[in-house]
Order: sequence, then structure tokens, then C-alpha cells
Amino acid sequence: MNKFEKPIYVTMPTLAPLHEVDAYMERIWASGIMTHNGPLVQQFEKDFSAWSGVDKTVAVCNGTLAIQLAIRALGLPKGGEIITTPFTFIATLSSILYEGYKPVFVDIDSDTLDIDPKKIEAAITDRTVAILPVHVFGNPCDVEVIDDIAAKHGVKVIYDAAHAVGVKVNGKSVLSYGDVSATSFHATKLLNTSEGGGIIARDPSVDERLRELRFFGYNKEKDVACVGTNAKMTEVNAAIGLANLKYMDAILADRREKYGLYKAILSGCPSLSFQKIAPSCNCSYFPVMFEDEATLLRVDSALKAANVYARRYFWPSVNKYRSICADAEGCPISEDIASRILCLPLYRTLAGDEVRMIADNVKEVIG
Ligand code: T4K
Repeated sequence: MNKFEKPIYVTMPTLAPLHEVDAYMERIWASGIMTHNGPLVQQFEKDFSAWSGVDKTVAVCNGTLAIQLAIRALGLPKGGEIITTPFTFIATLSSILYEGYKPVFVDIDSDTLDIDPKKIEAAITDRTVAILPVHVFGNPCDVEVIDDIAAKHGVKVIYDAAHAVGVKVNGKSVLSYGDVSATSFHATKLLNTSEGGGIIARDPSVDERLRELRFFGYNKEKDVACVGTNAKMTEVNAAIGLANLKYMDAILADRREKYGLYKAILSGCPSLSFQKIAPSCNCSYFPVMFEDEATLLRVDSALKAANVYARRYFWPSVNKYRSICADAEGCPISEDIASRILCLPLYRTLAGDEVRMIADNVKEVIG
């Protein structure tokens, strides 16, 4: 077993050289503008949109509020049902509940780990107001099929794109599908602003409403147009994001290379399986599925003994959180996969040799 001297975490933030962040910080210090849709937030919105290939982005303070505001901006009938995936981070589910909607879980495709589009229509009722899929681990959902189902039934689509920066489908940004996409710029994400989120809306009036919602409900005329909140991104967060954005192409290439390295070593183990990813997946995580939970637990504790801290993303399947969704439907595929999937460390400063050592450790435990 290869032991590591320093702890190896599931991820580490991508950090641009400090002097490049400082150049932006000097502008903040010179102007005294720290927040309230300042020049750096506006520039970050513009530069992120250009890099992603979308018209506009609304920058907010985190990915969770991005989902909440996305739901709210669509003005959906209160109390309706939102169809979503059980295989996700708690923030997807809690945002639906926080906004006062009933989550209806549709099980996942066991290969892609995204919501199974073939099962969505059966879950649509006259109370359905939206579908909220997640591009799990940056692997794009079947967006064209999902958007078609939504159009046919007159419901909205909100994509939880927290993992999906830099992903293209049919040559277009995945963020341009659906009515709204909500992404995250958290420290653990491919593009980070420390804490942050971004919302991309298809309809310019929804974009406008999002800008009001994040700023206490004030509109451009400084009148209160709706019940808003404070979800602004600060200038300091935008400064970090602007500096990091310049490295995104290199970061994507690096992830793909290390993802390929893990896969090349671990593919030789017949008892392991992997997410079936689209060529455009951003490879932001390296999930691996074991035969059963007992094997996962054995590998996880051996890795910890070697100073490697993999993470059980996502466990449990969120439909199992009985304290907040007591009557949720069972989702056998998601529950099974959640019990035996582990994300191995993957980040820019992780060396290729370290990837090899971690993969060899996994192989050694499973035999
Ligand atoms: N939708 C989906 C599908 C999501 O996955 C998420 C968030 C959201 C929505 C909501 O987006 P945000 O509101 O968070 O913007 C992490 C992240 O906190 C969370 O952003 C992420 N998904 C989730 C999958 O993972 P934890 O509790 O596992 O993170 P934590 O703090 O243990 O960090 C993991 C490792 O990263 C640490 O062991 C070390 C490293 N790390 C972490 C932080 C915070 C650093 O090196 N530096 C840091 O500052 O939830």
C-alpha cells in the first residue's frame, strides 16, 4: 500500500497565481467598491458567459441560492411538484423544498448516473410544474429529450449545472439548455470564486427577474418589483473567479488527462465499473463503483490509512433523507449505486504519480 506523507483530499481548489488575484484586488482597494454589482462582478459575468458560450450569466453568492432563485424566477405555481433526481447533493433537494415545492423523484440511468429520461413522462401529473435534472459529475443529461418532454407537457426545465461548467452538447454550452441553468463556483468546483454561483436564463425577462431577486427585489428603477433576497456575489469573489477563469482550458485538459490515467489503470479490474460519460463531460470528478458497499468500505478505510480522503458522492441517495422527505418514492437504482460509489481524488495539483499510486492502492485492496 502506497502511503502518502501529506493528506490527499478528494479535491483542492484551483488557485491562479496570487499576484494575478492581487492585480484585481488592487482595483477593489483603489475604488472601495466591494459589492453591489460592482465592475468586477460585471466583468466576471461577461467573461464567464463568453468562455462558456452563453449570452448572459447572473452571478450570485453560491450554487444553492442559484438553484433557489432559478426556481423562483420562473414564477411557478406554489406547492406544485418538481421532478428531480435522487442521485445528487442535498442542495438540489433542499432548494426545491425551501422554495415550497414537492420533489418527485425519478430514478437514474445506471450507466450515465443522470436522471433516466425514459422514466420522466410517467411521473408527470397535473401538479407538475418543472423538471430539475442534474448533470451529475459534469456528465450532461439527455438535454434535448428532456427539453422536448417539458415542452410537450408545458412544464419548465431547471438544470442543476453545479458540476457542468465547460460542457458542450451539439457544439452549444450545456448551460444554454432548459429554461434556466444554475451552476456553482464553490471552492471544490472546476471554476471557483471561493463561494459563488451563476444562473443562465433563456428568456431575457427571467434574467431580469433574477437580477432583481438577488438584490432585495429592486429593479433598475430602484423600485421594489418583487420579494427578493440578498444573493449578490462580492467583488472579492469575482476577483478570484476572473483570475481562475484564465486557466479554465488548461484545467479541463488536465482533468481529462488524469481521468484517463485513473481509467487506464482501473479498467483492468473486472469488479469495478464506471460512469458512462459523454465525450464532452468535463471529468470534474472520478467516481468508481464497487461490487457492493462492503467492498467500498474496505477500500475507503484502506485509503484513509494511506492518508487519502476519497468521498462518498453521493451517499445516501437523497430520497432516503426521511427527515425532510418522509413520503419520497423508492429509487432502487440510485439507492444501490449511492451505496457503492466513491469519488477518488482529482484536482490540478495532484501529480500523475499520485494518481497512479491511489489507483494501485485501490487495485491492491480489491485484489
Ligand atoms: N448541486 C449540486 C449537484 C452540488 O454538488 C452542489 C454542491 C450544489 C448544488 C450547491 O452548490 P454550492 O451551494 O455548494 O455552491 C462539497 C461542497 O461544499 C459542495 O459545493 C459540493 N456540491 C459537494 C458535492 O461537495 P463537502 O461537504 O463534501 O465539501 P468539503 O468542505 O468537505 O470539501 C471537500 C474537500 O475539498 C475537502 O476535504 C478539502 C477540499 N477543500 C474544501 C474546501 C471547502 C479545500 O481544499 N478547500 C476548501 O476551501 O461538500
